[in-house]
Amino acid sequence: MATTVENAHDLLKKGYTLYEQTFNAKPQWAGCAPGRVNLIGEHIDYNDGYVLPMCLPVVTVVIGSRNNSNSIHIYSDSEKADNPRDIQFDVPSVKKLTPGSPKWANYVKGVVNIFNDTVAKVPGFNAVVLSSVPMGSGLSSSAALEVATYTFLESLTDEKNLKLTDKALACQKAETDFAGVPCGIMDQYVSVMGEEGSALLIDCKTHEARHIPLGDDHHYVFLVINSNVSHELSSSEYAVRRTQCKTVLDKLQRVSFRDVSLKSLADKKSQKILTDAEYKRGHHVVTEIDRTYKGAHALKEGDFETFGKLMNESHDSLRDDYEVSCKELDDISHCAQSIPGVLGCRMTGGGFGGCAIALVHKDHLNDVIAKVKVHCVNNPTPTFFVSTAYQGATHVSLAEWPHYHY
Ligand code: GAF
Repeated sequence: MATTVENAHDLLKKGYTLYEQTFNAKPQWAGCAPGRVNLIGEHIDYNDGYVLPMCLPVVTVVIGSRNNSNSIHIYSDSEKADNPRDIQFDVPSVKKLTPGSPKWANYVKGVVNIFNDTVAKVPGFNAVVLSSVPMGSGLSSSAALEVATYTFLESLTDEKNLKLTDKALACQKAETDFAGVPCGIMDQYVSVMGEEGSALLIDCKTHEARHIPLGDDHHYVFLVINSNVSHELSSSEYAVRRTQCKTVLDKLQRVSFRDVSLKSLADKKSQKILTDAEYKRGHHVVTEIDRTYKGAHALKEGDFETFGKLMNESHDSLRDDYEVSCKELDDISHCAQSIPGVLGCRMTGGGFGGCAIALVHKDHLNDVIAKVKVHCVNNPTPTFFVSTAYQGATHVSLAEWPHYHY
């Protein structure tokens, strides 16, 4: 059976009590932000492409109140967070924040820092952090933490009418500056702007985003298959891929991959100046941009068959051209693609572990799960959950707890 996940309400309840126990007071606000799964459009958000993620019903919550001091005190409930899980530091107006250890706190500090620089002076506060987003699974637990922190700070400072794009870009900058990951805009965009029942088509060149309703044909569902292989290699290899793509553009004397056609990539002059690896990286980017655009159109039209085929092609391209898959994700995708009722399956996220996503007819769900488990018996046991498109970040007022409101 597919597993169920702890929902936002359960986490808020747990967090409220944890806050009371930790700080001997009542929390006033919560910022709540979801993880995401990308349906198609991988490794092209930093290449001016299109991406099509949706929010998942797994969330991170930051719950707290002002503490009338110049100190920020945060406790992380996550067992996977590195130690110490309890940290204190001065507000940025007293002492400049810098990244350091523990690593989990860099996501929070990065957001506090940029919020203080660009929106409003951050006051002292106490907070607890809880999450149901699996860490290291490519479902964007880091963006969820950044966006939940930013959302919490908006409530704390009463600055809730900020532009959503600015919010997403600030969280992306926090990740780059404080966690050292040169990520694209996809994860923070969808965690901020996602809508229930829709995927988000993001044009990463213009930064425009459009909701793509997933329709009411409930015969097909997206199944997230977690390989349970931690995607640790991903940050170093991620930076390598970014550099290779930049080299391709420089060598072809183009500013954007949107100006590169398959024909120009394959012509004699390009073949002479590009290495094999560079050609393959460029080939993935150009073809994935095309697949994502077509995929969004197919989903909008309810054409699941076409979407499934594009998912399969995307996996092949990530495996062969971009070389960011791994044996376990290939096993899962290959096996799932061969099972009746599965229209498509691909790795999702940064790669080198983490999750795959399959488009499955709901009558075949249990069969698919059973067969993938049997086929992947030599790998870490995969886990499964059916993903529905959840809403993006929300402010929660806890003043009238337990009758809180969004
Ligand atoms: C990670 C990054 F954070 C995203 O920006 C994106 O590039 C993704 O890998 C790959 O599509 O999640």
